[in-house]
Amino acid sequence: MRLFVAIPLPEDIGSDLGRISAGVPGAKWVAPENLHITLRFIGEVDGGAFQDIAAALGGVAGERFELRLDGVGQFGDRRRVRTLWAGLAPSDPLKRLQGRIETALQGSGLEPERRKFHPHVTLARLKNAPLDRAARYLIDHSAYRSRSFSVDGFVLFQSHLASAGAIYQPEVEYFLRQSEPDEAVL
Ligand code: 3AM
Repeated sequence: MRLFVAIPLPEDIGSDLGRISAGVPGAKWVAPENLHITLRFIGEVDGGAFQDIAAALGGVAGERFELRLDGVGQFGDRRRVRTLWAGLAPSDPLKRLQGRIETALQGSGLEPERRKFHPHVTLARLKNAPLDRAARYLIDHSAYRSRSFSVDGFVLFQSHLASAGAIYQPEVEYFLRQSEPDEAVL
């Protein structure tokens, strides 16, 4: 099984992003219902490891928090844009959650993730897209902001690689605690 841990996006934000998922030749746009924030790519594991991973993630505790998508960006180099993404407003609760997930996964026996966490929502993967069109896309959508939304939990997904693109299947959903209401000031 090929696994990853992610936060799915609310439907309305997916739809909004679907409306700006166009205009770059050679771009393979992610379907709105598949848009997500990857917290940890796990990769290929067997059934036994899956059970250990699912159990370890069950021990990740934390409170719900608010997030907002903010701007667009790209992964690539000077010659090639590989990925277009929507960025996230800086969020310490998101970093803390990702850190707790990383710790839990290492506890279940996975090797540490060496790459730095760059939270993003992949919008498109590009093949031979003209650089100027990708650059234009980034300029045209630089002002994109989503509404603020509540992260109530995270999901362990299985990714099936198919010719029409990856299919993401939620395997286990994990919920965060409702945050404590602020104490009333009398
Ligand atoms: O959230 P995004 O779309 O950026 O690119 C894959 C996707 O990231 C990434 O894991 C997410 C769910 O598939 N991914 C796929 N293969 C990977 C690998 N070998 C990988 N990330 C790191 N190493």
